Amino acid sequence: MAVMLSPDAIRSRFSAAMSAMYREEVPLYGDLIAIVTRVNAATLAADPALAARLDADGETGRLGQERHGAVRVGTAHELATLARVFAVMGMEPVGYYDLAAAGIPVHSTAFRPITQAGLAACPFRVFTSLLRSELITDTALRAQAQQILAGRHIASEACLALVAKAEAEGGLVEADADAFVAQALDIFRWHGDAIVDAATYTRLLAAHGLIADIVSFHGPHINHLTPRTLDIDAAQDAMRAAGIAVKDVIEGPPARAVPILLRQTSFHALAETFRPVDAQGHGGHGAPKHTARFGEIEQRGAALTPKGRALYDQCLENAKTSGMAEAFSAFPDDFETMRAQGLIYARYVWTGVSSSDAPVSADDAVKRGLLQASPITYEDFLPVSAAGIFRSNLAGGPADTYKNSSSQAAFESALGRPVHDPFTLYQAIEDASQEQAMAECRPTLDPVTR
Ligand code: OOG
Ligand code: NI
Repeated sequence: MAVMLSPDAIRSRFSAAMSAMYREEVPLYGDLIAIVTRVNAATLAADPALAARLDADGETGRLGQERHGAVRVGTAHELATLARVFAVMGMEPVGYYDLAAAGIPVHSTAFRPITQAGLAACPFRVFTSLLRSELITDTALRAQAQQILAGRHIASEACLALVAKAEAEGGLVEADADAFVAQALDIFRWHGDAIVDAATYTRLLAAHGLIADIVSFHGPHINHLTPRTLDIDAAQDAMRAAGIAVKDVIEGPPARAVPILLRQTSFHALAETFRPVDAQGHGGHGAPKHTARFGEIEQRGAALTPKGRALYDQCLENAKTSGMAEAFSAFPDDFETMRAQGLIYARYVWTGVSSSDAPVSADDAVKRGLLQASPITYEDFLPVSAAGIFRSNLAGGPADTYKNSSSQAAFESALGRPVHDPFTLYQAIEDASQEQAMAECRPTLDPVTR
């Protein structure tokens, strides 16, 4: 019987194929990968403790292939289709992000692997946003946008057939998996041919740059692909030195001894020529340009508990008046304090030392040197940072803020399923590691007393 390829393996192949495609479409992305690879090697060489920790946590292997992408869809049906496509690759929707409060007419989730093993195999994630067309205030334009979106098909028949086969048979054999990767990749390809005329494009752009980007083309072209750096300050300096038009500020928390959550920065979107349906000839002088696709780098730190996240949000709020460094001085910056105060999730491993009296708790075991705790990497996104990234890469349109409140329930009904709560997933990883490490460090007891 033919063997199925694992979802992890399909995701790895897809992630590599996406990276190769984006490198061709946006050559600057290749430069970014080169910079990040160089900075990561230098950081690991200069910090053997970090290198050892990443090794112990199984992160060294994934680092070189680690990246996230971002796409935007126009309708509930398109979102539900992507959910089915990503499910074939072991990617599930995690978290709900409301961008409307920041003036971006979308709400979002992140498709990613959710288990420790899946993340270690390939942590590829895709930030996926759904247009909230009800936020287009011009009702005639809204109706036109909805009509355009209703007529497009983002996935080919062949792609949908392979998705249905994977759903029915519980996976894909290798030849089907390769065909699926090629078909799925096509969904995210850039098409210089628009599906609207020049006047419609201009009206959509005036409503919001994001609306023009979502509605005017054949499908949800990948708009950036972000490698993970171990030192974003050094990588940003290197980007500047290479003459890349990088954003002024790094989004997220300031630089710290124990990095938390996510720090990100991007280079501005390229202006790419495209062809409206009523265009005469191809490209050339005076052809309209679309700005949507850009490059981004990120540094990932520790996942925070709800208590840690509340403190982070408070610090970010305070930073508006007091400045970053001062606001974040309220956030402890050594791992043991953060763990003791319950601000951070921890992964536990047995140190190899055992003791004749069993530890009463994980804390006790850590104090006695039986277990070692380390941070669990944050695998998700930050709404404030995402809004900053969106904003820095959009052309045209007013900087509205939308009063219309967001709704996770509406998003989930479009998606066709609930999103996972990220905190629950981190807690499960902590609990599993703790249970295993505690079992390992307990001395083998006499079977009678056991
Ligand atoms: C997504 C922006 C959000 C991030 O890294 O926070 C994002 C988009 O521009 O479509 O990718
Ligand atoms: Ni991003």
